[in-house]
Amino acid sequence: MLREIYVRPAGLMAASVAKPAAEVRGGFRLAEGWLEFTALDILERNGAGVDRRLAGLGEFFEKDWGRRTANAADMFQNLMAPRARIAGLSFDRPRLMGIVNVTPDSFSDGGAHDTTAAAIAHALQLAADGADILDIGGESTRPGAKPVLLAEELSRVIPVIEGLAGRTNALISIDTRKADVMTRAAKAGVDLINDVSALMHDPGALDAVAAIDLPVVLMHALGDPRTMQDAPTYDHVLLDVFDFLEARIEACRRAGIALNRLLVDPGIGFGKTLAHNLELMAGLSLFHGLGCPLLVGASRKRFIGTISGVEAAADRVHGSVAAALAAVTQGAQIIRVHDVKATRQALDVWMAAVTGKASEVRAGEARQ
Ligand code: 7PM
Repeated sequence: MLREIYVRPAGLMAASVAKPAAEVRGGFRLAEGWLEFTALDILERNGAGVDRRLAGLGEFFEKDWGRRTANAADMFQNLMAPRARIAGLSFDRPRLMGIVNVTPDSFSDGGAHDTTAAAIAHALQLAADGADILDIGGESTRPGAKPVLLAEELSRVIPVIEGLAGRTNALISIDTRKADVMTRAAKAGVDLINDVSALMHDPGALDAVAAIDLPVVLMHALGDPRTMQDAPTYDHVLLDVFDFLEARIEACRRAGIALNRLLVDPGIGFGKTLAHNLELMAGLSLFHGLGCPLLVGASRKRFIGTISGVEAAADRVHGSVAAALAAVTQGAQIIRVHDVKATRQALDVWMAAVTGKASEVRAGEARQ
């Protein structure tokens, strides 16, 4: 059953850190984070289309929408509910996930040992730069990419996970779609799982994650990486992605994976046109209605190149930082990035400037 009505927190502004959460005036604090919302963007499915309008909080509460108000009551509750810690990480401020690709082509100098050593060194550098989470991936999920065999993927990621054990305070996540990689990575000590297929690619993934008992990122992708960019279409991308994630949360619940272990991600670039990516970025705060931390990965992606006319991915750092700030100003709790140092600097300065309070953390100090 599709929802009829959806509420997206709007009129977002930095919450004053001087006031306790209960005393926030004029708005409600979003997920006990750094923002408060002062209005609601109300989206209503209407046949094949969607009606959309902005309502003040007073108007939302006073107007009797009968059955339809009840239809969005759970979303509204989720906006204010605190977010569970994930592997000990709190979400009172934005967190950074640093990308560690362990694919031979990302470290061009050759052999398996060199690749492992280079990936570990890169991961430790990202942690020193301010990453809260290190995302280790051995399978390229880039549009058009071919699958990687299980043995090959394991031989890439497990030595890196083992090599990082005890050498960093950052959490370690495994970016994989394979149940066996999830299970082996869990044994090697990872803290969370990141699956771009939202546990749909491997029929054993739901049960594997339930048994492993680790948190998991559910990301939306339209179809398989090989074909996902072939003319993707949606009824309404923002609501369709919301419905997909809500259905995956329900599938997890049935498999024994509770909401407090889940994170959600709209999957920027995964089966999306430029217009789709921008509609998702502009409407990101909708996903807080799902009640779990929101992760966004826009770093160096094609849409940034398209907007700015920059072909080389490595030259998209400035646009990527802007996209990270756009996500954080919609309350996204985790930003997945290549350029941790640049993004960390931007987020720290943005937070200090809008809250009027500098973080106690200084360069070189532990950030956890
Ligand atoms: C080439 C193009 C290689 C794109 C890799 C990519 C996400 C992710 C990726 C994301 C989550 C990248 C992507 N993107 N996991 N894995 N969210 N949760 O840019 O947006 O790293 S792969």
